[in-house]
Amino acid sequence: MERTLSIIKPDGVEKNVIGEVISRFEKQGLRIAALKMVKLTKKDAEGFYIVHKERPFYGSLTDFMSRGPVVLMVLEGENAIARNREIMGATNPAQAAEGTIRKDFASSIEENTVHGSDSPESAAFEIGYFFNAFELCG
Ligand code: IDP
Ligand code: MG
Repeated sequence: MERTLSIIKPDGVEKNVIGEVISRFEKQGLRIAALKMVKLTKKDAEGFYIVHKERPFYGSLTDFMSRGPVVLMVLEGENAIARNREIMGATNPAQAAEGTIRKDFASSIEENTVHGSDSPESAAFEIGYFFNAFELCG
């Protein structure tokens, strides 16, 4: 059993596909262990994406991530980290496989609808960044 952090980014909330995105995770066997909808501050987004602070898109990415509400979730299941990444599709929607969330909903490489942790280490950091022990069910 593994846990991973998932975010429905501001573009996904704006596109009104929260239910559709969650449904894809559930239909593909991932369970929701925690969930909340919040609006991040610029500082919250900067801290979350600290690993990307030297990248040219850091300022724009953290503006985007703090412009409207996001849905934060902990997904749970066998190989949840890798399976979530498969369900999401490639970072750039132009390269995302058919049937993935990013292929179907993302607008651009930046506004790509969902986030998913990329390793056990980042999952541990990212889950702890947003959730405390009382909010993690099961
Ligand atoms: P990932 O979300 O697929 O793991 P990362 O490389 O970790 O992709 O990048 C984090 C986020 O930064 C992406 O999901 C996307 O929103 C944004 N991003 C990545 N590459 C670019 C880029 O070249 N231009 C603008 N935004 C980008
Ligand atoms: Mg990443």
